[in-house]
Amino acid sequence: MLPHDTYMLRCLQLARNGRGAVAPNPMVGAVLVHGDRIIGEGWHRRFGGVHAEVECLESVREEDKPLIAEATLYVSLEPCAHFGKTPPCADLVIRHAIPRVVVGCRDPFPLVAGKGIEKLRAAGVDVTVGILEGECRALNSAFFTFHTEKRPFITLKWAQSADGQVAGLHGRRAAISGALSARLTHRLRATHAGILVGTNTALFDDPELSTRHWPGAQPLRIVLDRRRRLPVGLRLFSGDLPTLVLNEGKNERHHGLEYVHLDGFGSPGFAERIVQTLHARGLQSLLVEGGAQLLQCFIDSGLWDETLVLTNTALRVGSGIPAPQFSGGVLLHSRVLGTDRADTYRKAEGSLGRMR
Ligand code: AOF
Ligand code: ZN
Repeated sequence: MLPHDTYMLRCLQLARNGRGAVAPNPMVGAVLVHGDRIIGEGWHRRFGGVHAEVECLESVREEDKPLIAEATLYVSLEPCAHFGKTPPCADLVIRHAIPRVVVGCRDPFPLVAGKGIEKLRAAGVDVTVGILEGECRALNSAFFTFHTEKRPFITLKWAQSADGQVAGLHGRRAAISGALSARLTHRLRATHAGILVGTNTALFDDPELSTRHWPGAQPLRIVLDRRRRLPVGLRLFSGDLPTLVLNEGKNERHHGLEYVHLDGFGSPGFAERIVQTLHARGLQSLLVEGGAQLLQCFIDSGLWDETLVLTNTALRVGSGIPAPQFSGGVLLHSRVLGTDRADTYRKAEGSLGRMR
């Protein structure tokens, strides 16, 4: 393995320690190398906390400090150039007279976006960019999708019977997935900033959209309720978890719920409108959990990045509501969870879905 790759892999390993604690910031890891010895390591630990480079430099032992000016800094994301919650990391590198920086990938955040690299080069630092670039971007896929595509990273999820139905006749709820699948779903929820369901799913399934089967953050619950006709007794309207109701009416807060105006219900381009509204609110990742109609609307607009299909291989529903039809997906992995099979697809490169 190339030495650059080895140290960048270590950066990625360190960065992952921040999982679940840094969003909406990216996970970032940094390593300081002198000769063939690592003399400093750090990662971005929590949202609002110091950046990986700061931690890395602070970790250098007293006797190694004179070596900093001869060392190479590896960092999985371009050092920042902006005054955010902390001062620019590029300035820190320059102040420590670090001669070489190896960057995993550029930062798409508009306040940085190449300015960190420029700043370092202008100060005479030797900067190499693009080591394990794909891996570095993939680590923060929601952050990258949000800033480059101007929309949240979108995951679609549904459960279907062996004969491809997501519900019984007239949308009646059919207990399709098992306990292990439920845990997988809750884990998936905890890694998204928001979960969206359509009106019929809210009505027929009365979901709580919580993460009670998995320790993790509670995403924003989002429901479509065009004319605000959904019954107030639904679990989604409990008022104790953050909940957004997208509707044709006005913006207001009511009984712990946030009502947000949205146009274009039922018209072409509706998925785009939903996504634009959520992007404007800073939502970096969205899990769409149904129903079939809403999922199909996202698929037809090309607005998805990953899809999880849970199939109960032991259940046949007969005639009911058929599962969404999708194409353009590449199977990432397939797992067996009791009688369920969990297939994860990633959208193939070059499919639809880019928004301006
Ligand atoms: C780095 N090193 O470890 C991280 C960076 O809100 P702030 O001030 O923490 O800034 C957040 C932005 O800084 C974030 O959007 C991303 O562009 C960059 N994150 N940069 O040099 C780090 N976490
Ligand atoms: Zn920084």
